[in-house]
Amino acid sequence: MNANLASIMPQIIAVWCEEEGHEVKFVCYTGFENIMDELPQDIDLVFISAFSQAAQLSYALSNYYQQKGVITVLGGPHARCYPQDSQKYFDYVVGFSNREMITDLLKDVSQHRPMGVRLEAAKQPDSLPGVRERWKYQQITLQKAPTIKLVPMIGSLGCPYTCSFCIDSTVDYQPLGFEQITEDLKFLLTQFKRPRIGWHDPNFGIRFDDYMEAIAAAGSPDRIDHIAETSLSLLAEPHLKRLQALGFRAILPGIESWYDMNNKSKAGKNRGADKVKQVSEHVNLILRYIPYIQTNFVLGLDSDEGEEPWELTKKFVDMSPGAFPGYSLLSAFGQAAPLNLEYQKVGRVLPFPHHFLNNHHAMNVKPRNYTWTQMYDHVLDITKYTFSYRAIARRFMALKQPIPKWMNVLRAVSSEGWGRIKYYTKIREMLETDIPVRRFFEGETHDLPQFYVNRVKQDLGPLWDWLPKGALMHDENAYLHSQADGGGLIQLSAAAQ
Ligand code: B12
Ligand code: SF4
Repeated sequence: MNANLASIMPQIIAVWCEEEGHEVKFVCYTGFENIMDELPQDIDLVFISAFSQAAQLSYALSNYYQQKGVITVLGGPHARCYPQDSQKYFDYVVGFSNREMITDLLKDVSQHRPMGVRLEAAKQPDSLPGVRERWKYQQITLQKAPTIKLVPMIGSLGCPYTCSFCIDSTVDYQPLGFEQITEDLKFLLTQFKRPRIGWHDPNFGIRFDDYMEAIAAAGSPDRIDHIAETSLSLLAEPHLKRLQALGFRAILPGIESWYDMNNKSKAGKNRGADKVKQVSEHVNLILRYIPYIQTNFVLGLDSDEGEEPWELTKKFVDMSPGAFPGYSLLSAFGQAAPLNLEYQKVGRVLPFPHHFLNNHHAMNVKPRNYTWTQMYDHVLDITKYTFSYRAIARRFMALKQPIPKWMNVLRAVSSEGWGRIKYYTKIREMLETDIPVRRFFEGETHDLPQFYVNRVKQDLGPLWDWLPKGALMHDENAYLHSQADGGGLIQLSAAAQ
């Protein structure tokens, strides 16, 4: 699936550079290729887009290119969340961006070392090139997706909700233009017998009727499949009927917690067991219209305390056997959300290397109401419960269509289900037996335990040797410290936005 999870923005940067008259070489690294064979040579400037889990890889790549005299630019989630750390390894670090900013950058590129320059537009762009314009680069990406090919599309940025842990909690909602959606879908119908669209909107369908009309206007609803992340509050029965009619095959709502963030689940004042009952009934209703649902939860939120939240989640697994629960360990992605500042102020953020920050391989916020051993006992228990033979069988029986049925089985027995049980078991064991690990988790030392060093080394392969000195670790409180010095941010003037 990896190529199907690739971002839209690198393709857009490629389009903008080409429109400015540059020759572009585009690579999408999905984790399986020999990256050294893929790297373009003879280039003047490289844009790298990375999530935090690819930060160390991106730092090594930047070093590799800088040694060859190439100017390097970082963009994407890592640049947005950890700009101060990224500045140490790149000539430019880009936050919110737009066509004008990239054009200006291309006109005046120069080396900025040892400290890169930070560029940030005042807000998200008003529009972005559509699928037709970025098709050349989309195709390069999809060549790496052997069977199922998902085309990413986006119709909006930001979100009207304010979930405290989320990067979008402070970004205003804005649609990007509904005519373009219709045009893009029409275009895709000329390229595929059955286009499959993965919507990248942070919260799909806020302007529900406009969206549905834009999709319907492309015609052929029986020929297009859609997958989207959305919230339960948008999934009342009349909406489900429309989604079904327009080919929505999978929906990923965030439930997050049984005690908090009720507005996006339309849970009103319901909390605890009442919320489980309500959400579970809603999820079962959704499954009558949409063949696949993944329900997302955040584990270890401050609102969780004692056994109850975990038992409630188990109850949910029993009451909604057809749903695939997606669990994320509470993570503070640098300056993604204002809440992270609060964690940093009270010293609750741990300096796990970015490489492990993918919601599973490390939890970098000390839980408020659990010790680490209690936390991992619960995480292990809920993961085992969710991916037990019984739960897998019940999930299989609860769904009707073969692809969703088998997809759930595959996900459960792969690195996602059973793989995590193995990983969490190892962490739990080390918490008991490995003193350096325990001390690191308790925040008593910044010395990274060997287990984690070895893992990064193995994952980076030949690029480990290119990882700059000191780039494995970072200042976990950089966001807090940047409040005092402004963080070296250059905000573009209104004219350049
Ligand atoms: C859609 C989405 C997904 C999709 C698509 C992923 C993808 N590759 O884009 C799916 C569902 C697959 C996904 C998966 C994951 N996601 Co996600 N996802 C998002 C979401 C909701 C929107 C991202 C988006 O496309 N926005 C639209 C673009 C236009 O806006 P933007 O990203 O803000 O980009 C602006 C700037 O950053 C800049 N920019 C962006 N890229 C680039 C690149 C260059 C070169 C330049 C110069 C500029 C630039 O320009 C843009 C315009 O201003 C964000 C939350 C959010 N709103 O950012 C989380 C988010 C990016 N995801 C996150 C995470 C953790 C994950 C997972 C690790 C979760 C998991 N365990 O599975 C995986 C990793 C997937 C992967 N490919 O590595 C975190 C990332 C935090 C971090 N620092 O790494 C975020 C921020 C959510 C959060 N927790 O707050 N995700
Ligand atoms: S509803 Fe989703 S996208 Fe919106 S703020 Fe909450 S977590 Fe973020």
